[in-house]
Amino acid sequence: YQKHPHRTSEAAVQIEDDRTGMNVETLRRAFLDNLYYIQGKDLQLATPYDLYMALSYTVRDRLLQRWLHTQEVYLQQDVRSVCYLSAEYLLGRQLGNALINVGLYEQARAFLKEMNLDLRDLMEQEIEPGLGNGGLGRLAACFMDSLASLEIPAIGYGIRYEFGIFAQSIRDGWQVEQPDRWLRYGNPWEIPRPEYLVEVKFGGHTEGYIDPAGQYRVSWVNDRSVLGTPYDYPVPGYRNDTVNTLRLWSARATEDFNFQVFDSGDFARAVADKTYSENITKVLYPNDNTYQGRELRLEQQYFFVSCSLQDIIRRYLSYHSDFESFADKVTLQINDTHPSIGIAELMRLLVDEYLVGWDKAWQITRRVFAYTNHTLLSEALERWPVALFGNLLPRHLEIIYEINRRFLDEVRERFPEDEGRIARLSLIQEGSQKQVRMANLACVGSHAINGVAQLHTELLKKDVLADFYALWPEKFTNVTNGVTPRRFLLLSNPKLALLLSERIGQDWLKDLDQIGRIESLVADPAFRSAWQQIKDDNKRDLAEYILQFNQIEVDPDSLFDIQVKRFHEYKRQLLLAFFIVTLYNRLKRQPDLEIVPRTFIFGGKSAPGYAMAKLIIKFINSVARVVNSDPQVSRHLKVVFLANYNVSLAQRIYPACDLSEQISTAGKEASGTSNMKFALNGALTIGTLDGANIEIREKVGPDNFFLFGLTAQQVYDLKARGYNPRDYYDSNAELREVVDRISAGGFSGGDTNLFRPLLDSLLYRDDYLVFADYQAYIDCQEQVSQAFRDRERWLTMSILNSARMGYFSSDRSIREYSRNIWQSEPVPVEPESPAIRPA
Ligand code: CGF
Repeated sequence: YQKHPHRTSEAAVQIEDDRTGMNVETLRRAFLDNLYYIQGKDLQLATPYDLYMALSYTVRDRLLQRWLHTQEVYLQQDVRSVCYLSAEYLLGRQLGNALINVGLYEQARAFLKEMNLDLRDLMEQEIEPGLGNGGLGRLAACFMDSLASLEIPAIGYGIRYEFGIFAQSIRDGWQVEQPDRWLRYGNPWEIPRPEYLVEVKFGGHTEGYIDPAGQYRVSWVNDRSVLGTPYDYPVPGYRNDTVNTLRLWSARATEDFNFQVFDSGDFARAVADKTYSENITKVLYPNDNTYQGRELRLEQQYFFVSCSLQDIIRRYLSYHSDFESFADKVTLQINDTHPSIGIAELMRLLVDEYLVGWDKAWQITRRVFAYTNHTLLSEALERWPVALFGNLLPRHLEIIYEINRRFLDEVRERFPEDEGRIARLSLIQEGSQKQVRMANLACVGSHAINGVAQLHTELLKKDVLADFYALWPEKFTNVTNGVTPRRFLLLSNPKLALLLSERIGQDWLKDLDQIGRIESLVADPAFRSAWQQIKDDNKRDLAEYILQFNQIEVDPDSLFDIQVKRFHEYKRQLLLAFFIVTLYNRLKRQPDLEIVPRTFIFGGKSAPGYAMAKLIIKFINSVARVVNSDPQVSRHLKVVFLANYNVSLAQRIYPACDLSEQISTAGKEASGTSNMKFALNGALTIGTLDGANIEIREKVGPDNFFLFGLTAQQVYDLKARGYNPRDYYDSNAELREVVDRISAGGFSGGDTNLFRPLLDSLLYRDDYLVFADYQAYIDCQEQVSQAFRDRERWLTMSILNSARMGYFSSDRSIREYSRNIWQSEPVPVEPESPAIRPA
């Protein structure tokens, strides 16, 4: 009340206006007004979607006031701002998050209830913006939430894909992809800003010239260009007055039609040209952790980065007359190498367009850029064929060559005659097809390089980026990933959130370390039974969802054993599937065997072109069919594949989980973030010493974590010695039985060919050591079963897991970036005074 006297105090009711008022009655009026005047419906005619839209506009109005005010404060104070460049933002639904952050959730629930409407039903109407593939895009979204919650001036830049990540359905066990037309019913969360349109050039050639001062310069004569229109999304901080911006770019043709072509009568071609330009932001490439060497992808990357840099410079120059303080006012974080072309683009803008000298421009560029690496997989490293690159961006290729020439001169001075090192460090990979190495460009052009979990950063230093580490050890730092507790506890697990707040107050929402205070309640019988009750309720809710969408009845009392994430061989969904087949075999052998009943739940998408991952999805669905339809086995086991795993579904799944599967081959998963969300919601983890699992285990304690498998070092050594998966097959009877049953067509109706590629890849290569870790995993799962039998012990472990997850808040990650990389400070935004509030 004191912070916002004009908004909520009783006395102010009369002056509350419908667009900003926070009172329940005002909200109700505003909602009906929006329903009528924006959706053109009254309550009787309104569809659930109309109601969702009316409520969204009501919330948006309240955000707008804070948003404009925040931007005003930033401008007035000429703040240093963080510009986060990311090709992906996996935002999840906006309405619930906005209601929570702006502090209107309860009010909205109350007035809707009076009208016999359910807030959760309305929230379910929203089609989520799936503008990302997996962890990397979701991380960017968590970071945007934390930046605003910590009051750090920031702007996220990205692409407004017209089609986000495809919708997945399962037909006959196979993944089928459908386009995600997420914008088809309109989007209340974006505001187009055509006034900040920018032009992006492509193709053509370069020409040298002498400027009036006698200086040699280069100009880029492009052969086509595309326009970028920004769409702004408000990013409200949690319960403060900060609203930052996410600015996503959409491509448009420069002229509505090419009139020359149009006049010559070739209407179709004129339209086709236009469509071609607009294709740039048409669709998200659906690959996670794999690089797709498509020209259109490079066009997307360059397009959004150029738009963003032009926008940043425009904003900067509106307050400054030269670039002297550019690096003091701007810091640019590049999320993986996707935006790394920005290094060459900033050089081009400074040197060619603003006539800054090369050395000065390079100094600025290196001071502003910082690079986050997200992967150790070599197949994910972006490399562009020089020919393709030069055709699309001829000037950038020249700039990269010049950066490289100067860089390699430096290296030669420090390491004379070390040609091997030079070849590895070069921005250009020589060979029959020369390539531009984007990770090298990112390392050379940034002042900071970070990995996303301790082990990952260590492996970057030791292996993937070892030569850069030898050159500049001081550039390297680790920032372990984190997740926002607002979306992934408060919004997704409201009952647990309420229990926490009742017992320890609400501070945990702003300072997740506070969640540690529940540790003192671990022996409190009332707290324990409330905790158990909530987990049971959440499991029952998920069981209902499964019944509705998969027509499978599962036992809410069974152990919910869950692996949800992208499908990739290194994530080893197959290992869990092999465990299921092992249990199946045991039950077939010994029908009266007493085992802990389990419900196995899988979810996740495969890249459409990744045949092996798609076959693994088919395999899991095939195992599910056999297991679920066998009366003898399905008394104990159920296997469920939830289609179209996305953020909304994840929010339902995490709270209902008992056991979280984090079983990647050690040294392959950079961090993982579902591991954090599961544990925060009281799931126990079975996992390898990979990515952030290691730190999670350290924090929750080894007794509360099920560890198995080879370490990264052991994986490396085994491969170096010569790994032969066949040895494991020959010597392990249960493993052999699994393989043989699959091989004999036991899960493919007798078809012995269907899963042959899968078995061959394991028997002859097994790149991800499924066989080598099989026995350790089976043994560890046995310990899980033992622990689950002792429900009191399990409950204690569950509470301790949540209690000790404080470290994994994305607020902590953002504080570390701010302190160690960005040198940025919070700029609190005070509530706008009533006097200047719009009437
Ligand atoms: O980034 C990932 C994810 N798959 O998107 N990488 N990429 N590229 C890593 O594989 C994850 O381990 C990591 O948690 C995530 C965010 O850093």
